[in-house]
Amino acid sequence: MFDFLKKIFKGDESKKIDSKPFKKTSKPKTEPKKPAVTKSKTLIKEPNKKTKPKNEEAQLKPAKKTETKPSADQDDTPKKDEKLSFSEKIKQGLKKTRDAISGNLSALSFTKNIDQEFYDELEMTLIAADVGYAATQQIISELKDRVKKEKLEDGAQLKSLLKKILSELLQHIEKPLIHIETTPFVILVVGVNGAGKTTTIGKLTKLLLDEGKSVLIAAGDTFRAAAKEQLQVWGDRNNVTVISQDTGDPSAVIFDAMQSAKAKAIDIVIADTAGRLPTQKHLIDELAKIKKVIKKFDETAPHETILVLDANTGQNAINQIKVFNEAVSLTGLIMTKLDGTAKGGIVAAIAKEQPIPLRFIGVGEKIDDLKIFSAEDYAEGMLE
Ligand SMILES: Nc1nc2c(ncn2[C@@H]2O[C@H](COP(=O)(O)OP(=O)(O)OP(=O)(O)O)[C@@H](O)[C@H]2O)c(=O)[nH]1
Ligand SMILES: [Mg+2]
Repeated sequence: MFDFLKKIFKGDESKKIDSKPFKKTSKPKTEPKKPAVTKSKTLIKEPNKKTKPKNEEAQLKPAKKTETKPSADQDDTPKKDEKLSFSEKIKQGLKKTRDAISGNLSALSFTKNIDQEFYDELEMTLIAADVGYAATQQIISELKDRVKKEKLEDGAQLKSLLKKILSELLQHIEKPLIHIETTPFVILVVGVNGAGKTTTIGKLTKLLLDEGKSVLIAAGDTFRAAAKEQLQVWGDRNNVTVISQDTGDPSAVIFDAMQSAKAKAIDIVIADTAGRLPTQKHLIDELAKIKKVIKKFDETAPHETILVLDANTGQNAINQIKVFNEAVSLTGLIMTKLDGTAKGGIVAAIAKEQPIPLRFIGVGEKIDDLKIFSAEDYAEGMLE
């Protein structure tokens, strides 16, 4: 079960403190000690158990299925988010994608014919949902094989199998964020303009606080007007410190934040950065420089480098992953805005073509709208 129930706000750590302007001479006087890695533990628990017996369809259904309100799948009217279970919320978020797919597949449950025409239609449907060519081919060919092997005849069985195959593919990128207990654990957040970095940082902070961690945010977007203020709003909402400076070297701000977190024994630093396009080479190179400076403070940092992707981007997400990965060696992804797109299949394309762990998905603009990625829930959300 999803365990965010314990809220441990560490009073003095979570209080807002002054964000002092960065001093030019602020190289640490004493060589910062390499943080001792004591033990590693799961930062965010996975929503689902890992082992799933093969060939047991029932096992593919989310464990929390029993909590599901029967109307959640069909009813289009927005529910009170707080009342939705984890998988319901994901389902709600994937509604547009699911509608696009199941609109095309709706006749499937009743059809007796699984013929080439059906496979062609399915192929087009998956491509239209941005599953991508390679993943679509893999899914269809596996589906054909298993339909034959398992002697399936009707569309309902086939739909279950399709969901299972999709879930298996998505499992390649279902890997939770692991917190190594080093202080501070540094998360660097990168991505193109408007992908949802800053908003996601606000939501992620909330998740981490709910896990009992203390968090400090670094306003590393020193480029866009009002970026600092936007981040400060999220800091205030979460009651955590945001370190920012008036003038603009992102590396310096992040370095400053790490020092501050170290001094206050804060668990996690999340660093925002300015949006940049994969084609803006000098800006992409700047990220590598930021990473270098972070390593001056702690050579094991950043412990997590996350690319935030906007689901509306579609297939371009693959290219973004390639370019950012080359520049800063990504360790994780976050896919945002799944609630606003019919292109949620892009996650399957990523699992096939650029399988970097998808840590979280964004399914809305509110503070609780960031969810741990679960392959099973996602497949269920896409196909119902
Ligand atoms: N519907 C929806 N909107 C989102 C989600 N995540 C972010 N947004 C919205 O996307 C817009 C851009 O978000 P930001 O967080 O400012 O994006 P950013 O990547 O920091 O943008 P820059 O700093 O300009 O590069 C905002 O209006 C957010 O509310 C999501 O999961 N769902
Ligand atoms: Mg931003």
